[in-house]
Amino acid sequence: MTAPLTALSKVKPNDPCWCGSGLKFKRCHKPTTDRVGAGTLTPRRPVPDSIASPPWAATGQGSNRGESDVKSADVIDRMRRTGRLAGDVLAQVGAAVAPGVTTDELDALCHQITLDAGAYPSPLNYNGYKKSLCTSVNEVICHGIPDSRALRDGDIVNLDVTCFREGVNGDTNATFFVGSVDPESQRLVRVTRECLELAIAQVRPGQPINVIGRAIQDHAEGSGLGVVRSFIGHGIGETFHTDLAIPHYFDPRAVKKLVPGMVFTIEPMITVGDWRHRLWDDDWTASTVDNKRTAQFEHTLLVTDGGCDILTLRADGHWSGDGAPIPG
Ligand code: EYF
Ligand code: CO
Ligand code: CO
Repeated sequence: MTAPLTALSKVKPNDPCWCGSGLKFKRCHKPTTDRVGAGTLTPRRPVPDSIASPPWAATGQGSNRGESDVKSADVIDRMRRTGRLAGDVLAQVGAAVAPGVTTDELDALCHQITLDAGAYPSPLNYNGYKKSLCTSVNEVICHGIPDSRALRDGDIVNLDVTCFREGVNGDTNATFFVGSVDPESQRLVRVTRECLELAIAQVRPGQPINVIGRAIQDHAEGSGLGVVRSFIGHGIGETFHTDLAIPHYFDPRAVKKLVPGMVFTIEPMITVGDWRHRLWDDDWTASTVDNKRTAQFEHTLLVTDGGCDILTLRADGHWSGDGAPIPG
């Protein structure tokens, strides 16, 4: 539906929208400047009792329960299956990204695909988070909450999927184009994907953790881009986040050596401008301080004797960042 220009100029932000949705104009069709605004949230989506849920589904408390950095063979087996599922869910939700689709519709899809696979969407009620997916658009760095905002031609959107199944988590994300995206954003997304690939290439036994951040920072800053410091990669397993910390910048203190059996994420957030963040009033959503764009990619990795395995590749061996066709 197209709004007549005269109608747009007369409607005040808190008036009902001219389109008849029943929403306030400011929450519906009010033209925005470049900044992403918060939309409205739908109620919490239910999870059937038949799904084996993690402790935080009931308590809302994330905790690492002192989980070891190095996993047993049994945990690794289960993490391979759950990681592959997360990669498949991400690809399927990513295939639905298009102009006009709301981020809440993507959340509904992610929620249903995850349940259909017999899994629990790990973000749901994790430290009280209200949705099953994080959707971070344009200048939003991470933890964007799915809402009534429709994606627009030219946006970039990061979808962050974590699944809990067989008692373990798999965490992965990718940044997707919405329609036709400007060249600067295309370059940002490409360099961010390369940062993750270069970091993964450093993962092998005996390396100190800080080689990961060095690879990311060298490539990002060498490309004239910034590296977000406040959000880092993390150990993962039976809990969503363990104490193991993986900075995406060179930290001289991060000298712990990688050993076979360690499982963690690498999830660099790269910016066109300032890398510092501010929190929205919702206390969850982190955006860049200058409202310039940012992109992110993430995988869950297992350190092996010879290097590492990417646990969140799709069942066909591809991932949502590699441009390969998505099955189905
Ligand atoms: C109160 C959340 C807690 N945290 C981390 C909880 O590792 C993650 N992505 O790769 C990740 C995903 C989610 C997450 C989803 C929800 N949360 C978010 C923001 C602030 C906060 O502190
Ligand atoms: Co994630
Ligand atoms: Co993560």
